[in-house]
Amino acid sequence: MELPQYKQDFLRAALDGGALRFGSFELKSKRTSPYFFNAGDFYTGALHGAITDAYAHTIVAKGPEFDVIFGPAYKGIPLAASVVYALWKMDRGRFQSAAYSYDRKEAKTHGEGGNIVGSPLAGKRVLIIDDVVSAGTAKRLAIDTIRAAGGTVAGIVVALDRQETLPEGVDKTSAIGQLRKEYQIPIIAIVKLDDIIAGMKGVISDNDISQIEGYRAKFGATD
Ligand code: OMP
Repeated sequence: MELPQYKQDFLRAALDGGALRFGSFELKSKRTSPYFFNAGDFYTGALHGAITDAYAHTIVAKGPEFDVIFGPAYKGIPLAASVVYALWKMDRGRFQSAAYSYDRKEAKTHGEGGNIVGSPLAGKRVLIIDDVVSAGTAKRLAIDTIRAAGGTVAGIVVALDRQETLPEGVDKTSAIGQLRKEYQIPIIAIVKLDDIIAGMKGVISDNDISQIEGYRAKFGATD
């Protein structure tokens, strides 16, 4: 099946910009992966624009209703700001009052105080934006932060769902699947591993594709 244009554009930008790489990489989980995606590599205007547009399209196409986009420090901060702006440009009526906020890594004790910067979260439906879900640790922290500030978590949007089992998992559930079940929230991704395989056929070498397929056969999750 042909991938939607925004997914193709995103994969092309990630590949050309060096954010999506093929080879051998050690993950946080200690697994050796034949591919790696680094959202921190989208640092030129063109690349940041490409990832911002891809998040915005994903939110419009599949996202839950929300009031605030929350970008956990540090990688989520520029994403939250640029995505809320892109959404407003795409549909000024629908996103007229959409806002963004982020947390500080260390709480401030003077000035305005607190650890949330930007839109207040109390009584708001909050959409978390982040890069990759691996074990899901960073997302749990963000959920706790939002709830402590009086907000409701509307969902999570990430760039990549690696669709792999938890390292300590006893079944074939993914970190994303686990979070969905536990918190009963939608979690959406611009692309998932299946999209990378579909989109990269004929673009990267057959050997790289078969390495990734082998990795998926070994560590792939069922949800
Ligand atoms: P969790 O917060 O535990 O889900 O971890 C997400 C982290 O996985 C990211 O912040 C990266 O350090 C790492 N990561 C990637 O960024 N890209 C990948 O393709 C794979 C990983 C990873 O280590 O699994």
